[in-house]
Amino acid sequence: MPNSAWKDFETLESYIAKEQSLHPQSRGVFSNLLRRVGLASKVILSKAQQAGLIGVLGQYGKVNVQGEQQMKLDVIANEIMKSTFMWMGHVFGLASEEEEEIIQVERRQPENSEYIILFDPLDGSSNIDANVSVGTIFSIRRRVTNGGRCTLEDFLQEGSKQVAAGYVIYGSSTMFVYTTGNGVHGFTLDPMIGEYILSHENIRIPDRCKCFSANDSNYQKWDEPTREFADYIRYGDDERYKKTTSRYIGSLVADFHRNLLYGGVFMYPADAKTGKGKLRLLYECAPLAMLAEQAGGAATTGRERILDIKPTHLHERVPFIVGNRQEIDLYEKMVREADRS
Ligand code: AHM
Ligand code: MG
Repeated sequence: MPNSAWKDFETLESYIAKEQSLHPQSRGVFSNLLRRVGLASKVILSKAQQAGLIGVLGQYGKVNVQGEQQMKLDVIANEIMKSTFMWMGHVFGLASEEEEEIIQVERRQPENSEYIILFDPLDGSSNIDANVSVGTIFSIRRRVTNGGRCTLEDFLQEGSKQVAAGYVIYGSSTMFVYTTGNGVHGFTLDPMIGEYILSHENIRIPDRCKCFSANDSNYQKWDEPTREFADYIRYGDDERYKKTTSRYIGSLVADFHRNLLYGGVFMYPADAKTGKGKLRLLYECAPLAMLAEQAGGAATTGRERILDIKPTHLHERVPFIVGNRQEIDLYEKMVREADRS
C-alpha cells in the first residue's frame, strides 16, 4: 500500500457534526461555537510557537518587523479569543481571566443570543519562556437573563450548568479535549493538514493513582487533613500508592491532562491561613471538573463538589482537588473527620 493512501479520519469538524446529528432539533449554533474554539486555538498556537522570537524581538524597542507593538502572549491569546467570539452570532457575553469585567457583546437581536463563553486564554503562561506546555481552557453556558444586555448573573452559574467545557494543550503535540456531557473526547492536531484528528475517544481516567501532583513548597501552608492526605499517598503503606510518583509541572492544563491519561490526583488546596485557593472557579476549575467527572473522576474543594459551587464573583478562587474518584472520596473523608474532631 503506498504511503500516500488517504484514510478517512474522524476530524473535530466531522465528530462535532456527528454529535449534533443526534439532536435533530439542533440548529448547529452550539457546534459552530466549538469549531470556533478549535480555530482560535490554531491561531494561538501559531503565536505560541513564536514565543521565543516575540521575546527576542521585544528587546529591540518592543516593535516587531511589521511595526506592530510586541505583546505578552497571554494578552495576544486573550485578543484572539475575544475577536473569535465577539462578532459571532448567538454569543451574548464573554469573560476572561485577563479581563476584570465581563465583556458585553452588542446584539441587534439579543433574544437570539443564548450562549456565554468563559475562558483562560493561556493558562500556565508564566512557564512559556521555558518552553513548558501551556493551554487554553473554555467553558460554554446558556445565558439565564433575558434583557438586552448580559449581566453578571449570566456568568455566576454553578459549573453543573455548563453545556460544554474543554481545553487545548499546546505541548509536544497540540490536543483539543472537550465534553458536551457525553464523554470526553480528544483530538490531536495534524500540523501537516491543520486539522484536529480524533485520537482519544471517550477518555476514562485509569483506575490507578499513578501521579500525585501538587506544589510541594506550599506543604507547610496546607491544613492538617490536606497534609495527612498528601503524606498518606506519598509515604503510606497502602498497596494502591506503591507505584505513585510525584509529578508537578506548574501548568494546570498540562498537569490535568497527564493525570487524565495516567490516573492520579492534582491538588491546589487552600492556604490554611487565608482559606483561599489559587485557581479560579469559573474558567479554570469548573471546566476541568466537568471533564474529570465525564471521564469517571471527581473534583472537590474538600467540602463541596466543584460543580455545585454557586459563584459569588467572576474571578473567585477555590481550593481545587481533582482526579480519580477514589482519591477524591478519601480526601473528602479526611477533611470530614478533621472537621468533626
Ligand atoms: P495563571 O492562570 O496565571 O497561568 O496561573 C495558574 C497556574 C496554573 O497553570 C498552575 O496550576 C498554577 O498556576 C501553578 O501555581 P504555582 O506556581 O503556585 O504552583
Ligand atoms: Mg490560568
